[in-house]
Amino acid sequence: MKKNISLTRYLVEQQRVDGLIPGQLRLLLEVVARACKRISFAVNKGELGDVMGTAGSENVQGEVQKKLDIIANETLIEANEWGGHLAAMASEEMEGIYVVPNRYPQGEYLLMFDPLDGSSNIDINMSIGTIFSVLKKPEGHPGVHDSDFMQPGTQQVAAGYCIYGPQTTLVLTVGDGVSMFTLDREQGSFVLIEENVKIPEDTKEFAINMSNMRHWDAPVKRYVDECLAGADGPRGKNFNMRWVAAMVADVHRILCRGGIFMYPWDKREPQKAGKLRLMYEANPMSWLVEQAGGMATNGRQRILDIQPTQLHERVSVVLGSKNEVERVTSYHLEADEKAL
Ligand code: AFP
Repeated sequence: MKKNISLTRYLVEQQRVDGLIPGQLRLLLEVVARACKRISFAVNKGELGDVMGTAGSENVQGEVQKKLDIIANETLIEANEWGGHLAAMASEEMEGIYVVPNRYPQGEYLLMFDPLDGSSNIDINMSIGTIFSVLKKPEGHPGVHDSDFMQPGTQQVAAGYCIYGPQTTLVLTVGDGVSMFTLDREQGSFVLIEENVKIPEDTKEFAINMSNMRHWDAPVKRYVDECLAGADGPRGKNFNMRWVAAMVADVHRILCRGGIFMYPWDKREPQKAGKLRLMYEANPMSWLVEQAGGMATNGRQRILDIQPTQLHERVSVVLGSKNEVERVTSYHLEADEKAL
């Protein structure tokens, strides 16, 4: 493996040697990484940098915005709007799409992001992250519209996240496996630490917010009950549980050592398909997980095949080690069949 090379060199090699990514996409990914580096420095300053606490505003989903949510959002927009790689952006923190102003050159890509995932962890010095997904703008019409973003996850041309934890690590796929790069603060660059990341097919670790148990659907309850029964139950083995309350951190653990992550539909807000957002949370994470040999469904269907109809669409999420995700999905399909 080409360990210790910088993200810049890795991307240049992906472009030049392997012909995997076009030059414009390489430059776009470099800019996203640079923005993540800036966000990482802001996160690191914490109380010393006037970045903690709430901003006194709400985002489009009615969630209270933290100062860092807004800082991260602005950092990503400012870094990306002038480079000529993008046509438009969409973010968890903005109601509509952000079209690149016409004083800048227009590019051919669309960038979607959750600028700061896991906001409730900010003030307690726990891991948080940025999630991003890149699509190509459909050709054949001038300008950019919401409908240009309505592409299933299978159409992503790059996806990743940056976790701000004990280390800042950027995890990326362009459809050729998953690579991880840790920020070397002395050099100021992301350095390759892992290539061809693989998620084990089996696991003894599950991640779900157990406080919602009474609101779950029967197939989810069945699966978790069986895990909790441990060696004495039908699974015949003991399970461990983890919940960081930041999808980035939970998915990062799964990419590092396997596991299953679930944020399923539940009865608290039955009209919503789930809590997590399809376009800039579930799709990029699902592609990373699939690229690492794992699986991602909404309990019934592959997430990457879902045709979005709204920018801030929500989705039920089950992802991680293949055999466990298959099991949870089969429990849903069995229940559906019985209900017919
Ligand atoms: P925020 O970034 O809006 O705080 O939400 C993070 C998140 O969407 C996801 O990263 C976590 O898995 C999930 O929320 C945790 O939610 P609960 O607090 O409901 O467990």
